[in-house]
Amino acid sequence: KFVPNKNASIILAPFSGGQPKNGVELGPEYIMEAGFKQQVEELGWNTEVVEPLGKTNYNDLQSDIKDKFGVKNAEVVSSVCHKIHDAVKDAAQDGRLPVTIGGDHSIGTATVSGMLEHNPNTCVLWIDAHADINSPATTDSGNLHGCPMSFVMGIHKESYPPCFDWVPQNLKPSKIAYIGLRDVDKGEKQILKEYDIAAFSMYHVDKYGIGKVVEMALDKINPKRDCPIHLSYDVDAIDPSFVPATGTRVQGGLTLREGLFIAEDVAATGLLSSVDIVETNPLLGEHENHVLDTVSAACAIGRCALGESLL
Ligand code: 6HN
Ligand code: MN
Ligand code: MN
Ligand code: MN
Repeated sequence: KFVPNKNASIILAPFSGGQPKNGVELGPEYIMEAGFKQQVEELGWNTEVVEPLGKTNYNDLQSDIKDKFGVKNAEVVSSVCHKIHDAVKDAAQDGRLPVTIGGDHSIGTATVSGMLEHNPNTCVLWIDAHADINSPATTDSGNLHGCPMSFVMGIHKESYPPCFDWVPQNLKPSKIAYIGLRDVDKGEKQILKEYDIAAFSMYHVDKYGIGKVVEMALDKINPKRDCPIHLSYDVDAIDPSFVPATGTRVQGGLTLREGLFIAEDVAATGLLSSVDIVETNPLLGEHENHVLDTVSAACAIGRCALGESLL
């Protein structure tokens, strides 16, 4: 008889306050409705669903006004992140692999810091069209989904609203690599240079091929292949022709296969310790197929990371 021997916590993060577009808070609901939990169980995982935000709606509180620090909704983003941080850390301490479903990418602040507290050797693979490494000092938009990477590294920490004081800033710049970049702000480029962060853009994917790029990224942040990997996957890394229902589309992205290969290759290392799947916005599809394609891709990313393609 089939006995699941691996444990995962599917952590729902229906939150949109890190950016201004309605609908991204519906990502978890659509992904779960598509059968994600059963799909993961069929791969041999024991799953539990965790809802750290409970029934409270944190998405009516949005304002599109920047505070004196130059960012929007700081208080609500911080408190939502703190709850998700605790849930991620609790799951990991409990021997369960956290699979966090967003919601916007501001929750990267929560998941990365939670995993770093659980195991300080954790390295981060950030799959995204964007670097999400603005600080309050560099952001133009003021949208906090563009800032999680600076918060977890303490970059420009003097510019942070005090409500983020709880966030441990212990990710080392040598432990994070990007794949899929193609829309990076000027201030972000400066930070990537200054901190010598491993950043593989679509240029590198075309030049070397995705297989080599994943290998190069892991060589940078995990040269001995002995550190746990946190995979933070923004679905907008994949080209909008495959993944249209997302808030900050950028043409010229990963093919669906390249996108899934990244998750498969991380699974193949046996080092995956947690995964985020974020920025699915079912309200941004122009028709039903856009939503179906995006939600299916989000589910597939999760399944691939959890070993679907390993024979
Ligand atoms: N994401 N760099 C832009 C900003 O507003 O700071 C875009 C951020 C996009 C964030 O896709 O998770
Ligand atoms: Mn803590
Ligand atoms: Mn993005
Ligand atoms: Mn992102």
